[in-house]
Amino acid sequence: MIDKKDQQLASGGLGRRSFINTAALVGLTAGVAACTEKPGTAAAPAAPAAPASSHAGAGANVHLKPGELDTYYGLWSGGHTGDMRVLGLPSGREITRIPCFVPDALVGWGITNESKAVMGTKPDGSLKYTVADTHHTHASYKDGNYDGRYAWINDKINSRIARIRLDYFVCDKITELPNVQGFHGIFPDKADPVDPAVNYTTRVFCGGEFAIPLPNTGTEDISKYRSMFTCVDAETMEVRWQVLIDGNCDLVATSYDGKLAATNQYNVEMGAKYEDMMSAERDACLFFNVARIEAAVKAGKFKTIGTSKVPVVDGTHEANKDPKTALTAYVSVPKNPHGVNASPDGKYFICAGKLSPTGTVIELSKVLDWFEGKLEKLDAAIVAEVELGLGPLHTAFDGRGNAYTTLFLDSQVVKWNVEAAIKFHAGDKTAKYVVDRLDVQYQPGHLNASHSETKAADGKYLAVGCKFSKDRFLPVGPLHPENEQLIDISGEKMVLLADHPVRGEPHDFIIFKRDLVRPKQVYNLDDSPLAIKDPKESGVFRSGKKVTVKMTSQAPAFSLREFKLKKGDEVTLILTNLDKIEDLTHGFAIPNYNVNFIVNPLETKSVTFIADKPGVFWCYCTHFCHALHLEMRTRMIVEA
Ligand code: CUK
Ligand code: CUA
Ligand code: CA
Repeated sequence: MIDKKDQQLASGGLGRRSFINTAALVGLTAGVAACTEKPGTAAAPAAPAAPASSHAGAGANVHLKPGELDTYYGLWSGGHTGDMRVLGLPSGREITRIPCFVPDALVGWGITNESKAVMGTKPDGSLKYTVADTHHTHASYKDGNYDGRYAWINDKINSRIARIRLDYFVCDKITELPNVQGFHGIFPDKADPVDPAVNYTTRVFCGGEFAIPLPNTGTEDISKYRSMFTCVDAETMEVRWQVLIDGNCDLVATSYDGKLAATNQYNVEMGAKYEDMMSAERDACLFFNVARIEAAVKAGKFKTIGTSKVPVVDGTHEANKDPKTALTAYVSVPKNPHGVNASPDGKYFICAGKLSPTGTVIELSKVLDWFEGKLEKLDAAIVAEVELGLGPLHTAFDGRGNAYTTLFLDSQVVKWNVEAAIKFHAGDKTAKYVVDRLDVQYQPGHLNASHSETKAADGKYLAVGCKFSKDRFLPVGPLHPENEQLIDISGEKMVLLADHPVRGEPHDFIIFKRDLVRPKQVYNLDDSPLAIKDPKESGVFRSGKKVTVKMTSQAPAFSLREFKLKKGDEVTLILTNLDKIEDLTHGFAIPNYNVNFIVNPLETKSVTFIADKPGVFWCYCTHFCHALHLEMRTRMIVEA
């Protein structure tokens, strides 16, 4: 069956997948989402039949014995739960969730002053946003591999980028991008384009998906709308510059030499309705010449928009006709591509066709040639455009020359050889580029392999984020979990190892070896300027109506057994956990005051509230810490 399919593809024969007209595909997409059965899945449970234990590859130890640790970390986006998830692989166990953009009840994210300062507040001190939609997670690089310093994640709803410190696995900074709506793709750079000594991440690129009036005056005239590509400083998290473009941005990829960043564009039509957005036969992969953009900013060749002070350079077609001075280059790609991914050999970016059944391979050295005036036609940088199957979305790599692309409509992962695809495209019709196909359950979006988009791609594990789980887990009512499937890619054939249910709705993720990070298990007292280093510093300190309550925790007691306030006081309560043993976390809850947060070993947190309700309030430890955990309390007395 597989061979027949491949032959059909390789010969370019007309099957149901070869000719797709616009209307038919829209119908098909809607049909797939609505229907519970998918043609092909019933007939083909072939892959899972191979038991993990009989396979010699990486899959041998998917089921870990009690006490055994996973060998890989996975950083998963949480979708519209607004958090980042940490999974252990190959077990697929969710180990923690890192709150970023939305409040989190466990840690008190959005309750403590420290987290609110990261999240952003309104003038009245309340949170600016409480919803988010994360899609893409990526980590910082050094020498072409992850270096375990930072990870980043986007919020599409409110155009925010969050940074995660991988020493503590916490979010430490969030930046809202100006003049952008629907910030979608995100990718750190891997080197500086000019300074070869900087062979690590210093910038993060962000793609703005929705075009808006700039400044956003609310005009209805869509010809005035524009999208922007944004560069954020990896250390300061400040916005460095933006590029005004034609069309839109979607996902983002970066080259290993730091010279190029790119975004796939599905709306070169700049349409407002989906029919308009899919009216052109080809869209684009838009390249940014990073060094030239930064030189233009330095030379003052920019404008600013509205109240934002961020320099904005002109990346439109009109302003970039001369290759030798161009900041941008629009390589054409078939119909509404989704996803752009950098191959680990550093040579290619691959765009998946989405509405076209193709993968497009763009050779980066040729794009650079075009910028130097050495390549006459920019589209000559396309070295392959080959059929893969229906609804290609995202591509991962094994470091052995193979690419793995999700086929949303076919519910498959297709493994294909990039060099063979290039040969096929060049005219060698005997080049068999499709290596394998595997049915997945069901409708996959993102996929990623271990160290996939790094020079250290190890070709062991491939995870696939299936958007529909249908019948794969115990039913829990109308809302289904997602199905994150794990596939062994160490051999010629892909082997499905496991299904992992996850709460909706992750999109993207990265997978890296566990020895890459050495997270600290205990905080340093000096991490917080507010730290109360000695229980003797505890007490209630009053200055008029402003009251500071200083307290420490050491199992099974808080340093204050009670504290008195007056109705109407503005109270800032600071709590340092002086327990230094790893895993010894305490909680602090104040009944009826909407306060609950945790303090990890040697961590300091603070909350500010108005003592507007008189009475006695037993503040208690919410995090089980000791045999006397239930007795771990303090009394807040608010006098009328
Ligand atoms: S997009 Cu979700 S499946 Cu936001 Cu990365 Cu492709
Ligand atoms: Cu402290 Cu429970
Ligand atoms: Ca389009």
